[in-house]
Amino acid sequence: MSYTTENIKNVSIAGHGGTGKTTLFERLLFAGGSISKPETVESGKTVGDYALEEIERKISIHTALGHVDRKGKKINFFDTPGSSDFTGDVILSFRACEFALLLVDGRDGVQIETIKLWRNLEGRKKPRGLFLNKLNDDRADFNRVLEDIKEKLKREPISLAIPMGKGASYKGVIDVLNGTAYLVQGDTVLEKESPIPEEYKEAYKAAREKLIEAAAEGDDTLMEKYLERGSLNPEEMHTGLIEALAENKFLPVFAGAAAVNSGLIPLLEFICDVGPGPLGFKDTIKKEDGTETPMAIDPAKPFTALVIKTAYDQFSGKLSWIKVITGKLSADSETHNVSENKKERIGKLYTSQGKKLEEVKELNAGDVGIITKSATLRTNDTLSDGDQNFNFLPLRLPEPVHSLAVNALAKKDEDKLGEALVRAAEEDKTFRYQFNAETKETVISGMGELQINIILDKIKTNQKIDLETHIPKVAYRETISKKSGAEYTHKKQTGGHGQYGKVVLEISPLKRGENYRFVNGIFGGAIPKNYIPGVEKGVVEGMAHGTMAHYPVVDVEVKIVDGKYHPVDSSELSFKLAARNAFREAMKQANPTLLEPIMHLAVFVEEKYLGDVMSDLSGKRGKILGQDSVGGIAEISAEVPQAELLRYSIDLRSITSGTGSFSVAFAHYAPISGRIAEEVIKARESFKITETEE
Ligand SMILES: Nc1nc2c(ncn2[C@@H]2O[C@H](COP(=O)(O)OP(=O)(O)O)[C@@H](O)[C@H]2O)c(=O)[nH]1
Ligand SMILES: [Mg+2]
Repeated sequence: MSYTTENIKNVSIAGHGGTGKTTLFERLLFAGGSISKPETVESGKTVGDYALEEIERKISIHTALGHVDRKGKKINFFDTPGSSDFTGDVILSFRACEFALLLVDGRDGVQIETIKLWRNLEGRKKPRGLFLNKLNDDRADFNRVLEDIKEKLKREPISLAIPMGKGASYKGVIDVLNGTAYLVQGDTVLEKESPIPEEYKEAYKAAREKLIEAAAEGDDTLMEKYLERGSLNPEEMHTGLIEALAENKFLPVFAGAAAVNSGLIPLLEFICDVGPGPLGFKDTIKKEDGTETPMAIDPAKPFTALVIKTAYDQFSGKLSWIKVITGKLSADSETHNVSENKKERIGKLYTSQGKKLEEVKELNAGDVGIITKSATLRTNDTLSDGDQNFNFLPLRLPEPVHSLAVNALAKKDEDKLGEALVRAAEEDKTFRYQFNAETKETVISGMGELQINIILDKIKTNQKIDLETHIPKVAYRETISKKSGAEYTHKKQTGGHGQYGKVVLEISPLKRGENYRFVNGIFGGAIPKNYIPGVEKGVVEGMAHGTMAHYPVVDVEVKIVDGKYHPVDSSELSFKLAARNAFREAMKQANPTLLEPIMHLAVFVEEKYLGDVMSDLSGKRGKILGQDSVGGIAEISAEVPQAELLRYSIDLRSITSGTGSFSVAFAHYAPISGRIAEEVIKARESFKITETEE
């Protein structure tokens, strides 16, 4: 079955880990008739958590796609992971949806991940709602969580559902928009519609009043009517809510207990009747000239789509998820991959319920679907018919914060490891790998230890290779702190031609970050012009390994001031070797210093951990640059040596019981001395320079 653009909705279910997203996703599919029996996360049989690594760990790691048909509308749901290690999959769903539903635990209220996701949605101006889950728990407190939302998210929550009772006496919810109650029937039976019980009529009236006010704020003419009549009719109310939500002026809050199928129908009804759909929504394209412009989702235009995700499935092979932006894509057709500049043959098209693919004939603008087994498609690719020459903007993701060096135990497995890393990086765009030629290590990096471990475990099992990991080496540098000079004569008498070249160099410190400058100060032909490139080569080779711990030398100006040549025995090689040695001699007398990379660090923690995090940072030689606090979450900005941060994601996890998070970026190099420098030098004692003498 295919759905037209006005009958499609895309909803991302996101939130802090363990708030019940996968359970809600399962129950929504059940309530919508897509599955006949809901399963629990503990059983390992849910639609959302189907990958082996998810079943094993009982947490969501990848975003799952499922959908329901309600009143002729297709609602696509994304069940996203809660751990910030898998943020890449959450962010892609935020881009692809028009409405994000953040789950909040009815006991704990707004948590750190809730706030981070909220900020991301703010940045996108994405309409959103909250679902207060687990209200059937004894510790749940609906009103307190509403207060928490006001305080931490700085928005007025408008209740679309109100719970009846809690804990053992939890009965269900009242649907404020449609004026009915839904009573819990048990964990495998859908909630049942019933009149609003007498004792909840007051609460319902009050909530309804607030909802009407929110609707009136959606539209100026509605506001006039509301002020005139003191009310709105249901039709006006719907119109007002649609407008207010699309403009993000209204924050709907739902309530329920997913595990007992409670609060599902008010939510589904709301999404169907009020929730924003793709029509009128915009994505962003980057034109050939580099300018960025919005592009509206529009069924009337020629076909374009964006590849939002790539997955390698144990059953179906490679899956490329696409979101159609304009026009439509039909099965058995041909289109163009603009990003790879290749034709793309489309065979079958699918939609999915978790791992189960369902064939569809076409996908219309606004829909999300799956293309299987395409060799060329990659995440962020743009598909387009005709000669439209633009790309959709690649998804912006945070930079990796955790790195590990990895190698196969057996040399013969290195290629297999390389291929598996390529695949892993394709599947998760926050995961990167890189061979560091300087440290001779393959360094993988990502959002945290959990993500990295899961990827490595999967490679070990699937590829049957043994891996070894260690903390990556730090790329230290060396520099000089005063001016000096040296001369060196390279002289060798062998059989026929001899070798001769004399070089006199002056070196002086440059500003941090200026790296290197070569100045030819030869006047009057002490060294013929054609040997100068040889001199510079020698200087560059000399700078590749400093005199303290063989690390590359930076921020030095090298000036050749004098020299001597021999009409027969001089050559480029002679001058290169002379310059290399002259540089090293000069460096020894220029007060050489070791430099270490300093990272800029931004840490987000609940205020109660602030003291511990600060003292940990000062123990790590960190310099606090600033501190800010919003809604109980503190943000600390600091500069810290990279050498101290190699296991920071692990340290921060243990200080903050897993709630803290951070971002890092290279800041600059800074000198080190004393005991710290001595240790770095000692660790490099066995390092051998390999240099050619020819
Ligand atoms: N009491 C209660 N527990 C729930 C409810 N919904 C989910 N859970 C439990 O919360 C835990 C985490 O659920 P899960 O759906 O995996 O959360 P996710 O990490 O957000 O996807 C599981 O043990 C669920 O059974 C609920 O409505 N009430
Ligand atoms: Mg989950």
